[in-house]
Amino acid sequence: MSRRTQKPFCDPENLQGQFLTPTLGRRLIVFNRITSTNGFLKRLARRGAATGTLVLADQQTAGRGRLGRQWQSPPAAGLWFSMLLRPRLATEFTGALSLIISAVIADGLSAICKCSFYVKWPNDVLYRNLKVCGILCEAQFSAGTKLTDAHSKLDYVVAGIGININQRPDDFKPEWRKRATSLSMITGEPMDRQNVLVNLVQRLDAALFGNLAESMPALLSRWRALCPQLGKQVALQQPHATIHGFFEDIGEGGELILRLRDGKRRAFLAGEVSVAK
Ligand code: BT5
Repeated sequence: MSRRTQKPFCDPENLQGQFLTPTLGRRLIVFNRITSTNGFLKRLARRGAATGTLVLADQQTAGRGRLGRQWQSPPAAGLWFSMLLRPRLATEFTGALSLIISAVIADGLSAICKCSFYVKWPNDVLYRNLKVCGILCEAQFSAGTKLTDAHSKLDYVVAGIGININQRPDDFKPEWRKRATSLSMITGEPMDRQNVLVNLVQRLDAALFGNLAESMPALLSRWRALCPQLGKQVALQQPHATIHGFFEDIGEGGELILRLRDGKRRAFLAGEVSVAK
């Protein structure tokens, strides 16, 4: 069968009919294979696509994580999707989006799989210590180029979500095997990707597409409750240094707040956190 006539891996109309959401997924675009759903949706966003537009792929050939890292997205194994948000939100809160999305996904997966999922700063959903989902939020600001510009306004955010559903241990790259898992490895049975997506889309729509500025504090509190590293001594790995401190809180913009050994409180925007041994 040629690529042009190949049937989509799921029936978009049927899927959309199950969403029952006012905003998220009202426009749904499904691919069998694409480089990156985030890349595609950013192009649509620049041309004015509506908030709530959802792009889903069976496989990504160049799935991306943060800082240009690779996101393994094989066919028939996971949920790889991106959603477009145009929230009325002050620019300084943008960094909190990946945290609140991870909290919504963690709660959704806990309900679906009937076991406990956790969050890890800034963008992971974990089962025990294993990564099951990663989130990549890419924001575009208008009238200014950076988050810190005084007149900068948030134009849109493309939030990409990758969830491992039916991989087996051998499906992960050897170097990632000890740090990654899938829902079917956790539950011991194959999972229906469409059912998982419908459940999560419902939750994401309710959490993100109302008055986000108003619901943000409660969503951040939920994140705090789901983060086992909060309130512990941690090591924050940065490109050129490891910083040790007490993980005191997260800021309104999603920043990690550490109490350092000299008693000073400092906020960080990036790095890898682990509980100090
Ligand atoms: C992330 O980055 O965790 C964000 C992943 C976002 C993926 C979605 S899929 C839909 C949308 N379209 C895209 O192109 N991206 C988004 P980061 O925290 O940088 O983690 C990346 C690291 O996770 C890699 O360097 C690997 O170590 C590991 N990794 C890669 N693929 C994985 C997978 N499938 N499961 C678990 N870990 C993985």
